[in-house]
Amino acid sequence: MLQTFSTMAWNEPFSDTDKRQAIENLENGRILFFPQLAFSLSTDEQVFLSPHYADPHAKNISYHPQHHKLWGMRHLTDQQHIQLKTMLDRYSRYAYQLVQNLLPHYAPQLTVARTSFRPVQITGRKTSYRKDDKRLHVDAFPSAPNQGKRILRVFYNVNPHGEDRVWRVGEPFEKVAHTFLPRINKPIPGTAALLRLLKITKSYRTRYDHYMLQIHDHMKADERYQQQADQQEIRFPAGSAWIVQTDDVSHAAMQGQYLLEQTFYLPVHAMQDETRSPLRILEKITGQCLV
Ligand SMILES: O=C(O)CCC(=O)C(=O)O
Ligand SMILES: [Fe+2]
Repeated sequence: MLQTFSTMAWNEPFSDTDKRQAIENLENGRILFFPQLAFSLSTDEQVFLSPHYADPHAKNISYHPQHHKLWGMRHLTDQQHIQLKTMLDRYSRYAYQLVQNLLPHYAPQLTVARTSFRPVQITGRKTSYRKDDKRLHVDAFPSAPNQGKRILRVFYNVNPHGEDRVWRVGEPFEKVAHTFLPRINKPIPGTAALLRLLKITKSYRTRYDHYMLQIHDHMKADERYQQQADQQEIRFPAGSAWIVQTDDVSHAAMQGQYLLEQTFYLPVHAMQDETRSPLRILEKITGQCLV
């Protein structure tokens, strides 16, 4: 499930063998794991290792690297606001460097999306089942349809007390899709246009987005599936990073506090083998063009 790298710096070059295996593993639903990557915080930044600055109504503190915009936080002085942005901006650039060096084939095609910081302990959090990431799911974003693009994420456990981030990882996407697609209704004609008109979605919710959201919701809602689906626990120690395509790797975050995360989008045609994408797998099963 994991391919482990002994990389110690975010800008370290990789061998051709590493690069070849990385793309192969990623496209086959495995996780690229970097147990020795340090992300150091300045004394000013260490203050942010507290749930105090997280808005209880938001799931995460988020940053948009392109627009230098921060949201989901509270109680920050003007100076701290800049410091936290600087910290997340640095993480975003490091994550991009890592991806650029290891997956050079992907890099020119990537869109840099949101950066997030998650200072709240997962176990104590109360949410609706849809928002509950302690349940196995594949990622699909209700307000940000990605229209078939891959979701590639770089995570870093920045916990200062040596606490692991604990995940469960479930069965391959194709199996998930075969289990849940028969339970899902076709999209209602006109809905996507209406959602866009009302600005509920930031872009057009394609048939692909409809199916992915429904799979996400049905997985989380199914208690029996949560308990009985093939799954394994993976512990990501403090001071480790991992890269995973969360649209096809079924995952649940069970425990942990203080996570950094950078999201990228990748068009399927940039893949080495696009038949492995959730888009092409769903199109194969439904016999329809979905975007
Ligand atoms: O917070 C985490 O460890 C992962 C949560 C999750 O499901 C996600 O970011 O997609
Ligand atoms: Fe997720």
